[in-house]
Amino acid sequence: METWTQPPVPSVPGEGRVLSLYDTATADVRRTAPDATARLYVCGITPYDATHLGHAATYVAFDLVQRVWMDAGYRVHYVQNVTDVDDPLLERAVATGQDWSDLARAETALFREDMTALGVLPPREYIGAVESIPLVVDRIDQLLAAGTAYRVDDDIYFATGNDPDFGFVSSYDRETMLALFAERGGDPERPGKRDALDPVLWQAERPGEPAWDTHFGHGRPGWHIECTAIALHHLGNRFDVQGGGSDLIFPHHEMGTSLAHLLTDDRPFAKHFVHAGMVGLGGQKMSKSKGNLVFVSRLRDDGHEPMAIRLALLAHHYRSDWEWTDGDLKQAEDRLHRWTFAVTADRGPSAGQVAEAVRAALANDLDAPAALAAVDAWAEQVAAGAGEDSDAPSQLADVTHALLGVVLR
Ligand code: 5CA
Ligand code: ZN
Repeated sequence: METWTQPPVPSVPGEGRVLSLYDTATADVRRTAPDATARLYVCGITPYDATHLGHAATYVAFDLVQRVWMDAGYRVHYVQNVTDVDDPLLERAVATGQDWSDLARAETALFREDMTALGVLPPREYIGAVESIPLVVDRIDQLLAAGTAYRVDDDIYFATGNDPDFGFVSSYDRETMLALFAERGGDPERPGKRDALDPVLWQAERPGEPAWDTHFGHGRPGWHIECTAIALHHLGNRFDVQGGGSDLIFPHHEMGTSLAHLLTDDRPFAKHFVHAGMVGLGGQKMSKSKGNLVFVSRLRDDGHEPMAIRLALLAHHYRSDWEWTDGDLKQAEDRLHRWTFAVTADRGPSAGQVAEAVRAALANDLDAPAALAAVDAWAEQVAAGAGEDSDAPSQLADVTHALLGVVLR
């Protein structure tokens, strides 16, 4: 699948920092330690509706991961998937009378536009579930041969009981797992499963749904195995960061990791499991299924600056859950104006310390609010007429561009 266009990223004088991130699996903040090429996998959208601010917040958070690594001199191999066949997409296509693949194509195209507008750097590889079916089929074969997958009627399930370390990512207790599994697409009640938590790997064809021919039957892949197969193929095991929103901790990243550990007899699947908090609206998580959404494309159509939207997202720490209000955008627009005024001034206090403060904040588990505060303080000094450095304004513009993805003009 086509990714989106890589925009230029200026370099910032001085030294980049080592990025530390909170790891859900170990429940602590630790330094990342990539090889020359850092490897990042972030779970992509299920393209049945437009990008909402919750998605955007998550992708902006992982965009900072890529930017901090680049600033520290690493190349970044970033892979993102698109779940372009799955229950919610097929249900939406039936409800609206569209062809499911047309719906997926159109929403994926809109997502690329939204990401481009928000200055989110593209993944090197942008991979669809449909185009990955051969990878998934090979992995299911491997699991069947190992006795780690089994049939229930014509469907195939993953035997979670075969993994002694099941719970590696979330450490949730069984009751919590059961509740989240039922809530997030699982089928704990299905008769014939070995364990209520076992997720489907391959679903036999249902009337009116797309299906692919394989030697184990006509059907389509389940969700979790998709990301495992794509990540293992494109990044291998023990890659640096597996990312997504906190709603993916269980079951998605738990199942995907368990599958990877059994498939490769190696661990960990990822060195850090990193999760962004949930953005809510009206007291509930913003979600396509609940319909309480603010779309990035809608805000853009209404004439809001994409860089103001980005600043509104950066004003919240990526790990916190927060509620979107119109005030978020208003404050971000004010900040964008103050910053734009400051970087177009003819002089200001020198940029070096601000660059270091922004670097230190982001390297510390992506503390974007602290980074914004450092730029705010500099912009205030410019507004007060302080500083004589005539290079500082354009240098500051490079700092916000390279490290925060905020392009000021
Ligand atoms: N296709 C799967 C991942 S393989 C999926 O979860 N798609 S999604 O479209 O539902 O979500 C895309 C990304 O946005 C995921 O990382 C998800 O965790 C994140 N996300 C969804 N809703 C929110 C929200 N309200 N706030 C923050 N992030 C969210
Ligand atoms: Zn995923």
